[in-house]
Parts: sequence; C-alpha cells; structure tokens
Amino acid sequence: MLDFNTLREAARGLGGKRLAVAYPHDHDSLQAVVAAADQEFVTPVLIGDRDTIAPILEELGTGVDSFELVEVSDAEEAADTAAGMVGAGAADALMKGLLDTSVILKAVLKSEHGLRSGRLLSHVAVFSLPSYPRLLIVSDAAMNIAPTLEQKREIIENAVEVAQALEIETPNVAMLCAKEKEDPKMQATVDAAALAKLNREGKLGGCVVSGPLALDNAVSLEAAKQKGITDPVAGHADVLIAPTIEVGNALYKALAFLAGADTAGIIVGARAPVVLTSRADSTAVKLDSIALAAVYAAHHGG
Ligand code: COD
Repeated sequence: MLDFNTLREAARGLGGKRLAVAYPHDHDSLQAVVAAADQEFVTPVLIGDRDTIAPILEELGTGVDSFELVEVSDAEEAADTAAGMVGAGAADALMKGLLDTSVILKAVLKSEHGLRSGRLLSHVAVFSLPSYPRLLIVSDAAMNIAPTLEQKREIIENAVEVAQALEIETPNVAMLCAKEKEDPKMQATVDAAALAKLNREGKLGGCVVSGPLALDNAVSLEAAKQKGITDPVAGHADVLIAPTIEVGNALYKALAFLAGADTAGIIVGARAPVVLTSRADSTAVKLDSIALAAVYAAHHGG
C-alpha cells in the first residue's frame, strides 16, 4: 500500500502528463507547480497573465520561458481555457490556481468543454496520518453539497477508483453517521444501510461498504469492540463517505489542521482529474495533490 512517500515516488517520472494550471497567480501554486515539474510529476501549462506570473517565477529561481504559457485576461477565461484544453485532449489534468472554487467547477461542468463524462464529479481527499496505520480517503469535502442516495453511490465509486490507483484493491468503505443503528429520523443512517445492502448484494462492487458507522468505530477497532460491533470495515476503514459537504469539509480541515495529516485532494468523475486545493492549503498539499492527479491519470489512462 502506498503512503505519501511512495505516492511521490510513484508520481516521479510520470512527467509526460500535461497539467493545465488555471490562473497560477500566487506564490504557493507556482511553487508547487515548479516543484512538480522539477520532480517530473507532470509537464505544466500555465494559463494566466504573463506579467503577473513571470516575477513570481523569478522569485522562485526559474524563468517564465521554462514553461509553456497561454495568455488570458481574467480568471474566468483561464478556467474556461484550461477546461477546454483538457476536454480537447491537449492536457491530461487540470489545476485550480488563484481563483474561486466555483469558477473552476462551473468551467469543468460546462458541457461544451467536453470534460464531463456522464458520471458524477466528486472531490476525493487522501490523508496520511501519524495516528492511523493506513491511508484514509474522505469524500466529499468540496463539491456535492447534500448528496442523494444515488449520488452517494457514485461518490463511493469515485473514491474507490482513487483508492485503487493507490493500490488499495478492495477498499473498506465506511458510511459516516452519528450512530451505528438505522434510524428513520436520520436520513444518513437510512442511506448508509441501503448502500451497504447494495454492496452485499453485489450491486456495488470493488469495495466492502459498511454503515451506518460513527467515526470512532470506523477507525478504531478498540472503540468498535467496546460497542460489540463485529464488522469487517470497523477499525479498518480506508474510505470515509460523509453524509453532507459540511461533515466532509470539517473532517478534511480537522485532519489537515489539527491532526498533522499529509493531505492531497482531487476531483474525479470527469474525463481527467482536477487538482482542487484551497488557498489555505500549503505548498506541500498542492504538490501532493498534483502527484495524486498524475498517479490517478496514469492508472486510469486519463
Ligand atoms: N457532477 C456532475 N454534474 C454536475 C455536478 C456534479 N457533481 N454538479 C452539477 N452538475 C451538472 C448538473 O447536472 C447540471 O447539468 C450542471 O452541472 C449545472 O448544475 P447546477 O446548476 O447545480 O450547477 P451550479 O453551477 O449551480 O453548481 C455546481 C457547483 C459544483 C458549483 C455547486 O454544486 C457548488 O457550489 N458546490 C460546492 C462548491 C463549494 O463551494 N465548495 C466549498 C468547499 S471548497
């Protein structure tokens, strides 16, 4: 199984994949992109304003002429141009620079760019934690706001694809809820039980789905034992599926900002992965997210 060091190793040398970077007008994004190019994770194509990008690259000890650059006049044009390049096959992955999340997501969703594949797009975050012996995948922390049962099923399928790119062949998927028993007053528990049943019936394959499960029982065998929970996923979750964006987002931020996790995140479900980190994320998070996109694209032939 990969940890983040082996993720970086796996990405190194994959540099043939072209990464269209929309509006890299900030130091952190460009620093990550320069490092990703140096380590041959990807070949970046910068889409933005040359006069803004050139001095930042100089500060970083490199020249703008080292990169392919497509000039655009504003953030929206950058998002549309980058999405169009990926849709047309001129790039293999997309990255958000200094622009609003909704601007890049809307560009990705525009049918004319050809990036949509008919599947649900969802955000998949991967964490390496000092306190957990395996990688932990969380979805959806950033895109789908209040997923329906069918959308949760697709969120699971997307997360499983990322897990498999990380060499977790049959991931354990925990449907996060506030308790372990199905309760008609808590829709999340009803959906969780329905998805676990689909999985048992063989209608949702490639993984083992369990739920409803509270967070402690998903990640701690001790906690599960104390509650008398005997479940193959309990204590061994590879993937945590959040019932809403608020749960997913708070979990992401708690792991990244309070628990000292290494973090990477991409949107999957389109024809190519989208690196979608937030402004507050460090350069390391951005670099690891590029590595994840490169490994995912290589695994899925994107
Ligand atoms: N997957 C595939 N198609 C989608 C998806 C999806 N996840 N979401 C919308 N679509 C399709 C719809 O079917 C429709 O055809 C078209 O896209 C437009 O749909 P709308 O009208 O719902 O789209 P928008 O542009 O109003 O909203 C889409 C967003 C992704 C922008 C919206 O869901 C959103 O704001 N999500 C939260 C983003 C956010 O603020 N995250 C904060 C944490 S980083």
